[in-house]
Amino acid sequence: IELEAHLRKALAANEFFLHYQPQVRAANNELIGVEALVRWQHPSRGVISPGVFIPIAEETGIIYELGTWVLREACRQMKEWHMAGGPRIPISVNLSSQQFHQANLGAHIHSILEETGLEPQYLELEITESMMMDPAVSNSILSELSEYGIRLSLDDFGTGYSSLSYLKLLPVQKLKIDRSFIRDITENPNDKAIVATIVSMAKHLNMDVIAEGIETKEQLDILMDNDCQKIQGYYYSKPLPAKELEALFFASR
Ligand code: G
Ligand code: G
Ligand code: MN
Ligand code: NA
Repeated sequence: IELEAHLRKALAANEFFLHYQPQVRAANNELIGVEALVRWQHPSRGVISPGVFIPIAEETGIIYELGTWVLREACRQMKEWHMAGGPRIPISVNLSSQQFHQANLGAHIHSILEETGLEPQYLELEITESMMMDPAVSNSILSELSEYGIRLSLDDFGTGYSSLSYLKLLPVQKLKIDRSFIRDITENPNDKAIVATIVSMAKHLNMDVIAEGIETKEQLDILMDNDCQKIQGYYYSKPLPAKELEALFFASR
């Protein structure tokens, strides 16, 4: 309750910031994208995780303003990196359900892209299966976003209620295999079977696929054996402050 009262003030006081987690092509360690993850630098409590304040922002409706801030900052930062000669990779941004159902979402995001100058193909929105419950509604929102050239990715894939019959209809380009399937993949044949099946399904549906939460070489090897070539996880890197990601980008100069 105390946090709730502070959220709006925190926005005004510019206390939110982004970390960026690399996404990598396993075969050659090529950096292929980054996911923006918001944090709150609380004046007395230190850094607060989004797991704590995003649910409060959602309950209080502050998620619209916070989400707009995140989108704008992520686009601004990626454009700045492109202009500085950094790799031409996209930035992924998580959307809350309320944002996804926000009126004029497409036009809103389009205006952020215009303002920051980031080309739409370099913005990827991460949505979840639970936002796809009404296929007619979600399809019209997703179609509008796709028409702007923005990429769409289904986050935490496998943990929600996706119906396979919707999946083939939705204009979503990528599946992000939830890290709960990766955690025990070295010991649990069921997890391995599920991951292999998602990878194969994505391929047959002409969708991109990435696995998240890879922490060990053993997990990585199983993913590569199962033809999952795109990886995000602590094995490569934790979410990094902008300055540390820049050091990665520009290391060879
Ligand atoms: O970074 P961390 O593992 O603490 O993130 C915890 C949760 O918060 C994750 O589910 C992540 O998707 C979510 N999250 C992080 N940043 C954002 C954001 O900008 N918007 C929304 N809606 N969720 C976010
Ligand atoms: O829900 P979402 O997939 O957006 O959550 C992303 C969060 O997962 C990030 O905020 C990050 O902190 C966390 N994360 C990323 N890689 C790993 C990992 O390898 N292991 C664990 N346990 N968490 C991770
Ligand atoms: Mn995500
Ligand atoms: Na996820």
